[in-house]
Amino acid sequence: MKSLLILFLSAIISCLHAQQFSLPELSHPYDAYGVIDSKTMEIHHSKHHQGYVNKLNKAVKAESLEKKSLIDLMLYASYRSKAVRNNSGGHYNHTLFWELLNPSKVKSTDEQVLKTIKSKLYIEIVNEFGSLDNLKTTLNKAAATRFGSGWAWLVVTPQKKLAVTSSPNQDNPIMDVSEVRGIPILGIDVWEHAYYLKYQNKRGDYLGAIWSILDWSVVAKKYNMAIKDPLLLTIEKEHWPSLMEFHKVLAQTFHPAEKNDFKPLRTRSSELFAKAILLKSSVVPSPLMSPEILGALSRLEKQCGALDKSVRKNAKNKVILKKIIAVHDIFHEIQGLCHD
Ligand code: MN3
Repeated sequence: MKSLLILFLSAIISCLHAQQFSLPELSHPYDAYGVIDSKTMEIHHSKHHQGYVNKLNKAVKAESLEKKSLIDLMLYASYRSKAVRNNSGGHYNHTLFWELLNPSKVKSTDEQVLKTIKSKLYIEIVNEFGSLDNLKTTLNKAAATRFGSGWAWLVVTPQKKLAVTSSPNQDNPIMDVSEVRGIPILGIDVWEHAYYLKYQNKRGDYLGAIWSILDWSVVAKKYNMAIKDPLLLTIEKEHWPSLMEFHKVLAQTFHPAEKNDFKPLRTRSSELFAKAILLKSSVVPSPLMSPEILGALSRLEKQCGALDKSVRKNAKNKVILKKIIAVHDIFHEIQGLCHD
């Protein structure tokens, strides 16, 4: 009886924990944003952002990912469905964007705002970009040259440096698909839906105007939080492109072989071996560096070599299955060391 009650209670608790993302409210009414017209703000927030939230909730439910946090959904974007990748990014990116826009921000210059805030951000901006104006120019350039729809970003990298980058669609630098990784502290939406009604196709005019409502005191707060965020360490550990490339080929050869389809493995064993060699000579993310990792990488390369040799000798399916299972085990050992 007691255990039934516990079961019942834990069922209720897990229901309460079920993920349900929701649309954040804006800090100002739609018509208060000045350089962005009321109708654009309204459609952008109540239609576009709401759409990302609705589709994200639907996708997360359909794929039984309710227990994952928004960060977790984005971190492993390359393993997620298109729906989860696009809509988790869509929700996160817009939530950040709204926070940055403040039409009633202090009317002194952005420099003055940053200098009066007790944040290292201004010093870092000058160190990295020379001046705040240079940073704005760099960001505008990243935004203007982003082909099609996407975002321009100022991020804190795992090395706690500032970097400017851009990403397509609703991707962002938290995602493992991003070339430059880090925590975004400033994002500019360069989808046409962000500016079309007032600026039509003139992205440059919109980019010139947006700074008048962009609140640097919020960016400074985001910076102070980001440099202390354990997410930076996670991103650094996870940012190992050669491991991802190896994993891709492994997944495409191992899983069919498990289901008795040996063709992908027989045609791609040398490619898998090549990826293992590249992986072994790649730069191991510094927080992961250990004799265990290096040992496992050597064994992985050796095992892939043995597998490739068997395939070239036209060995029986049973033999090569055994060898790829050993490769798969070593790969998971490495992944396990990554997540410790
Ligand atoms: Mn948008």
